[in-house]
Amino acid sequence: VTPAEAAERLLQGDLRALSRAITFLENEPAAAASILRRIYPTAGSAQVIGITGPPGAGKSTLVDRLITLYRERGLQVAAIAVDPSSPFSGGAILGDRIRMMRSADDPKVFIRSMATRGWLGGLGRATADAADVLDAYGYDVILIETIGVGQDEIEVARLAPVTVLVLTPASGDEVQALKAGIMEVANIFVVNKSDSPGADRFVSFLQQLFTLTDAPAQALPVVKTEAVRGEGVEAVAEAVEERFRSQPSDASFLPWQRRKVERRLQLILQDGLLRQLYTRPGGIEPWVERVLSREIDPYTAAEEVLAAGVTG
Ligand SMILES: Nc1nc2c(ncn2[C@@H]2O[C@H](COP(=O)(O)OP(=O)(O)OP(=O)(O)O)[C@@H](O)[C@H]2O)c(=O)[nH]1
Ligand SMILES: [Mg+2]
Repeated sequence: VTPAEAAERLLQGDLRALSRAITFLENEPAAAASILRRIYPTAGSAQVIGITGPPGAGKSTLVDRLITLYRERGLQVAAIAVDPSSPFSGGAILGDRIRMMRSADDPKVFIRSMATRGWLGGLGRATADAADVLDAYGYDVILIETIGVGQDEIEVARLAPVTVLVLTPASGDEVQALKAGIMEVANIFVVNKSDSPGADRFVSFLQQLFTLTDAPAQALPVVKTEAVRGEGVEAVAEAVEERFRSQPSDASFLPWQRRKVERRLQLILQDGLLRQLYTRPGGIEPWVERVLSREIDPYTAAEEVLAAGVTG
């Protein structure tokens, strides 16, 4: 099967073709291009939700609960677990962990893990592409679990239309560290493990935090959950609904959607340009030599490479 054929077949409802297509776009951008070309016009109706947060916060537990909730509403659900190559993963394969859950045998639930072969912006690109593919196939809700630590992971969360940040009362100290990256891309905050001490205090702390920062004019929702018992999960789904509902149905010109499309395009361009530069005849080796011998400085070298173009 070629990528284009996989794309064609998944649009006919072929589940194996869907899996193949995702594997293709995980591995090679060229395949991703031909798949997306085919399926992009069909995608666009699913709710794509990023679930992020520190290790062990309860993301998978929440994803599992959300899957159940959406299934009860008769929706078809897909969940992607991003397998982090980061040292924060604790060694366990997220996808395997999700797969062990209750919804594993439900044919209306699609679960898989994703990884990339370490190229620039690869994880963000591949998950966004996979979400479009799942959307085109017909899933109504697409959940993307990713650890909110590290640039690649934050990129995944940044590209999701709605991002839920799962924290715990114990993550007070982490917030400072998280703030730089993941806090900014979150649209909904969840304080999970509300059965542990300090939950209410942490909720107030977060609410306080938003009134202090100048960033979002509208207060971001903070939802308290106990994911293991399913407590507060409805409220999370409701906050997500609200985020989607607060936009007119034809959202093609809204700033936040625009920013995400812009970012996605940027990542593809970045990667494409770098690839072309590196695969241009002779590569950038001549410039490396000249910088090495101090004939020219690295900035001049970069300018010359760009001026020489990617082909010649
Ligand atoms: N007490 C309590 N434990 C919880 C709650 N939610 C999840 N847990 C537990 O916390 C542990 C981690 O939960 P996961 O759902 O695997 O967390 P995660 O964020 O997906 O973890 P990683 O994928 O490893 O980053 C598990 O033992 C859960 O049972 C909760 O509301 N209360
Ligand atoms: Mg997990």
